[in-house]
Amino acid sequence: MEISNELIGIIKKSKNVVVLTGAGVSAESGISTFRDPDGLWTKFNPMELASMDGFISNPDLVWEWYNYRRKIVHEVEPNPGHYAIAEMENIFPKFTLITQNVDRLHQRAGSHNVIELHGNIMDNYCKDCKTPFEDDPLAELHVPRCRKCGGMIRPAVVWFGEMLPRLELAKADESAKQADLFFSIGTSAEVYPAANLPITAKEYGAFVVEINPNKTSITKYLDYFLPYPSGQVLPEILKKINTNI
Ligand code: BJW
Ligand code: ZN
Repeated sequence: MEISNELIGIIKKSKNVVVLTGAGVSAESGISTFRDPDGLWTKFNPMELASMDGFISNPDLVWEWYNYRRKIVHEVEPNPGHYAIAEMENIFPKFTLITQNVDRLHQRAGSHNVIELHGNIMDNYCKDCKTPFEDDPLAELHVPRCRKCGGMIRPAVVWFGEMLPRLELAKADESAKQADLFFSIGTSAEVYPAANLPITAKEYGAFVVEINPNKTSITKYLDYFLPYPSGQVLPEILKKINTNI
C-alpha cells in the first residue's frame, strides 16, 4: 500500500477536516453497495424500491425489502474503516463527518454528530402526517399504518426525487466550503447533491483525497487518489500520522 509522505504531511497540517462517506465504507462489514457489479441496483430496481411511486405501487414489497436490509444491518459490525473515521474526531481541531449511508455503523463505531444526508434505515414515519412510528419495524410483516391518520408507514430514508433534509444539506455544504482537507470515501459520486460536495470543497480551496478501489467520474478533478479499500487504508493513515516519520 503506497501512502506518500507528502500526503501524510498535508494531513498532519490540516485543521479543518471533512469526511464524506458512501456505501463502500460499509462493504467490508458485509453490507452491499449499490452500484458495484454485485451491488443492490444490479439486482433490484431503484425506482420500484427507493422512490415514492414505487412505494405507493407496492408498499408491502418495499417494506419487505427494507426489513431484509434492516436484518443485515443488525447482524453486522462496524469495520476498521468506521473505527478509524471515529478516531479522526479526536485528532483534528475541527472534524465533520457527512455520510450518505443509512446503516448507522458510523455511530456504532463511536462517531458523534454524524450528518446523515440520506436518513437512516432504522427509523420510520407516516408518509402523510409525518408522525414517527416507534414500534419495531422488524415485527411488522406488512406495511404498518399510522395510529393517528391511517397513512402508510415508510422508512426514514431519502428516496430518489425527494429532497435531502434541508439543515443537514446546508451543514454539509458549509463544511465542504470551509474544509482545508476533504476525504471522499467509498462513494461512486453518482448521486446528487452529495456528489457535488467533493467538488465544492475543491473549488473552495480544500485538498481533496479520494479513497476507493475504483476510479470514479470525479477522480480526475481531485488532488489525491488512494486506490484501496477504506478498512485497510484508513488505519494505515492513522498509524502514519500518529508516528513521527
Ligand atoms: C469501496 C469499497 C471499499 C467498494 N472501500 N470503497 C443533478 C444531476 C443529475 C441528477 C440529479 C441531480 N440532482 C438530483 C438528481 C436526481 C437524483 C440523482 O442524483 N440521480 C443520479 C443517480 C443521476 N438525486 C435525487 O433524487 C436526490 N434528491 C434530490 O436531489 O432532491 C432534489 C430534486 C428532486 C427531484 C428532481 C431534482 C432534484 C435524492 C437521492 C437519494 C438517494 N437515495 C439512495 C437510497 C437511500 C435509501 C436506501 O438505502 O434504500 O441513497 S440511492 C443510493 O445511492 C443510496 C446511497 O446513499 C446513494 C449513493 O451511493 P454510494 O454511497 O455512492 O454507493 P455506490 O454503490 O454508488 O458506490 C460505492 C462505491 O464504493 C463504489 O465506487 C465502489 O468502488 C466503492 N467501494 N468497496 C472503499 N472496501
Ligand atoms: Zn399519519
